[in-house]
Amino acid sequence: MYHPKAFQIMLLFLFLYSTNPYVSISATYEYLSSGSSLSVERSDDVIFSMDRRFSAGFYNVGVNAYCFTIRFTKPIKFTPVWMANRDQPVNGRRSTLSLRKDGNLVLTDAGRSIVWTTNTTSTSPVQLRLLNTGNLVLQTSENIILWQSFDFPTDTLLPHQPLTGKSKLVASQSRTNYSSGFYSFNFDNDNVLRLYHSRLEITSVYWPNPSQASWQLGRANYNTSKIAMFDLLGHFQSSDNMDFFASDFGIGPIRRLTMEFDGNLRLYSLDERTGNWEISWQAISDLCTIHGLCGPNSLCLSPPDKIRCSCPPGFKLKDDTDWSQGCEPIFELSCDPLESKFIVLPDIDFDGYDYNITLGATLQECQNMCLELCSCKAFLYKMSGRGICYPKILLLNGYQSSSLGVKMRIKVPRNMTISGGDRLKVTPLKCNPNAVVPLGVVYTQKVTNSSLKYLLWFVSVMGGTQLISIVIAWGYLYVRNKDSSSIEQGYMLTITGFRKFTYAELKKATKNFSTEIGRGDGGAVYKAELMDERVAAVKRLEGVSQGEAEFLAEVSLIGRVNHMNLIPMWGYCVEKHHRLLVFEYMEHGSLAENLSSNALDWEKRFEIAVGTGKGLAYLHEECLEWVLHCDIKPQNILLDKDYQPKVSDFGLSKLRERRGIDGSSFSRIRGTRGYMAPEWVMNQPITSKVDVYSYGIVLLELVTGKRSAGSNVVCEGEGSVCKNLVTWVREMMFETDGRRGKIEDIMDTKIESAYDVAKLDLLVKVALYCVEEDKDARPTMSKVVQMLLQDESGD
Ligand SMILES: *[C@@H]1O[C@H](CO)[C@@H](O)[C@H](O)[C@H]1NC(C)=O
Ligand SMILES: *[C@@H]1O[C@H](CO)[C@@H](O)[C@H](O)[C@H]1NC(C)=O
Ligand SMILES: *[C@@H]1O[C@H](CO)[C@@H](O)[C@H](O)[C@H]1NC(C)=O
Ligand SMILES: *[C@@H]1O[C@H](CO)[C@@H](O)[C@H](O)[C@H]1NC(C)=O
Ligand SMILES: *[C@@H]1O[C@H](CO)[C@@H](O)[C@H](O)[C@H]1NC(C)=O
Ligand SMILES: *[C@@H]1O[C@H](CO)[C@@H](O)[C@H](O)[C@H]1NC(C)=O
Ligand SMILES: *[C@@H]1O[C@H](CO)[C@@H](O)[C@H](O)[C@H]1NC(C)=O
Ligand SMILES: CC(=O)N[C@H]1CO[C@H](CO)[C@@H](O)[C@@H]1O
Repeated sequence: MYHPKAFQIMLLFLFLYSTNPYVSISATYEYLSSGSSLSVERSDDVIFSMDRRFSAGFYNVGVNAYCFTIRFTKPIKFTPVWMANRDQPVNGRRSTLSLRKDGNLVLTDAGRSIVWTTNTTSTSPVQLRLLNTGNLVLQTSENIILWQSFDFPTDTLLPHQPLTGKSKLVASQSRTNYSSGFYSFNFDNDNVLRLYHSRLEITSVYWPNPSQASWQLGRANYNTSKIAMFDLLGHFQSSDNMDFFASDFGIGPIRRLTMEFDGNLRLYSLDERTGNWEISWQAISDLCTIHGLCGPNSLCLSPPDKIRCSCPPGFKLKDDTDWSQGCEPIFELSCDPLESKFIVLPDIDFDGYDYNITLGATLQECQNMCLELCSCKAFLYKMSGRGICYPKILLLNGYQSSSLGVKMRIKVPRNMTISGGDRLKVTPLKCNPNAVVPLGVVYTQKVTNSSLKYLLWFVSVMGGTQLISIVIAWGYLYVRNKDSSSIEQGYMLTITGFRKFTYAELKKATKNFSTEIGRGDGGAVYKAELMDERVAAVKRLEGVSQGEAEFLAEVSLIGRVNHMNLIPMWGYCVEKHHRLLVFEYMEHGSLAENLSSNALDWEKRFEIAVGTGKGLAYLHEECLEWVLHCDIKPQNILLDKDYQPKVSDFGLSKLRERRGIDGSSFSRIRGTRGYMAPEWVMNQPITSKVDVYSYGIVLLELVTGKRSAGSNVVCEGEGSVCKNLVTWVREMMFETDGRRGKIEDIMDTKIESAYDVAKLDLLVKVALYCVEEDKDARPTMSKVVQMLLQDESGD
């Protein structure tokens, strides 16, 4: 049987085998076969790759803690490539990795609990092999790959190992603790590869430069294939146009790309003579731009090669062995404005977490604002233009840079005396192997082979022309930006993200809630123009009475959801009885409004169907928190300026449910008549399939142009019986004599434009599949998307 992946790997294997000088043919060719196992207690229970470069076995990661690990065999320093159970090490006694007769690979802790499994089954015998590529594969006797470690990277990518939309590299906790840490490298929802820091419920992007649009950075967000890898020569390429070469480009050294515990992504080459790993590329050179290295309330100071963290005057290190814990104040602030003063720190900024942004304030006004606001910890005042005031409620991502030209003013008690002036002192770190201590920069620059030299020359010429075009593009942008005098805007851009708004602010932005643009059962929606001139939609929730903390917990969940077919939430407001949500404004309103005009040709309708499906599939399956929508209907599908659909109102059912319980008028039924799945009425369990049903109805509306709001919507001829939309379409498409109906009979007659019969046919087929009475017969949303897209890749 032909299996493309196996074939590729075989080719690669042949390639490695024939070109690599380090391959030594060994007779001890080993693998694990059905019914056998490796034990943690026998140190020689190790599977080797044929060339012995990689080995897989149990490795000690702590006191009586072992992980099943693929590692490089050779370097003296333990270099793991992959771990099965990095977050759940097993005991040193009686733990095993067993390949069961049914084809399942199972890691058992101390002979008791299963900590990890591949969840595979096979009726024919299977083998576990470690390929020369470093890929651990579970394959059947027919060479079908059931499972492979390459599909589930931990923190390292090997040559030809793809990083896809489904995988990500997650750094380990520290140099010595291999469990999942705080930094990751993966494709974002907009198809761009980024580096993230997540800790304490806060996730932020720090690379590539988050204050610039992806196109400005040469990254493409239109290519949805989401695939990246580097080759044996050390050339990395990604579908978002991220592209780099190792500094020692060429065949030869063993390489790995690792997301490291210090937040940098590095490509390493092995120096075979010394056994050391040399850095041959790294993502970030200005290490202070990495978020979270210096923890809260601290400042990152950046001499050329390594970072130092410092506490501002009046603060001390929380843990003097670990900078990432940050600093804590040695004083207590009083809320009384008369009890506080400010100390000035030049060339310092803390990124983000502004309470609000006030344009046209004087320094004195800005200072008073921070004094009167109890939660204000510091403020930044910029003189540019009319004067801008940024009161900070959290001091995170602090850094020093002489190019900033700004002064940060930190609030301290009035009677506090600062010794030693305003100079920043670097607190030396006590030794702790677990602490995040960033690595220095080492670049190898070896060109030993003349044919390689030629290659390198060629590459640098190519790189040079690219560089020139970047410089030209940058110059162009710079000139364009100059005349719109937007150093301020540059700063504003970095303040994007979720934040709290005050009621007064939203009242002003909506011009006293004067422009209503929609109304759902959650409340009315108003158009607003925010301070930074972004146009927003503000939803005023009715009857939600949770306290701030509870409300914030639910709302920030919605705020974290980030997908191009889901409406982005920019912030919220909770004040007294007011509960408001702030979303991006959608130019073309809702699908419901646009369905009746003939602006939506068949192509747009199909795109809307696919996009909506993708958004829902993400909600159901990709989000960490499982969110049901429960109220899919054309009113809740909004269209942006390019008619791309964005699903709105998701997650709100949770807020409303809370209200129901509090108000003791809890009604189980949610949703809108005409779109509700039969389970609601029949008192069956509510699963994600209720959304699939409603989605199916929306598809039928897209095709027929008829509304499903009431129950009986289609009345044919005079005096004939009226039917609901689903029954009518079913009957039209499958007429009783067995002859299949034609799409033309149900199609929206308002549209005269050309259409693709096959696509429309597919849409109807999928729609009818989604509105099956039996919820188990309906497909999942990801299956729906797959079905709709199958057609595209087929032609
Ligand atoms: C690694 O860090 C995690 C989280 O801090 C901790 O739970 C775990 O015990 C550590 N593992 C080892 C082997 O020290
Ligand atoms: C196997 O299934 C379990 C439970 O369904 C899941 O938690 C685990 O991640 C799966 N393992 C793999 C390797 O897919
Ligand atoms: C998207 O990226 C893949 C992989 O890099 C490439 O093969 C494909 O041609 C790209 N598609 C477009 C439309 O650029
Ligand atoms: C920011 O908040 C302060 C304190 O609540 C308030 O006085 C000020 O008017 C707000 N600025 C804006 C632009 O809403
Ligand atoms: C500053 O004042 C606070 C209360 O007003 C007092 O508790 C504290 O001891 C004073 N600190 C100094 C250094 O005088
Ligand atoms: C350079 O590489 C080429 C092909 O890879 C090889 O034929 C040649 O012998 C090498 N030269 C040296 C000096 O190693
Ligand atoms: C805003 O609207 C409310 C109620 O509609 C009204 O009482 C109030 O006077 C209005 N405020 C302004 C500033 O127009
Ligand atoms: C093309 C078209 O008809 N678009 C309309 C969609 O609905 C919004 C809101 O009603 C209108 O503003 C658009 O003109």
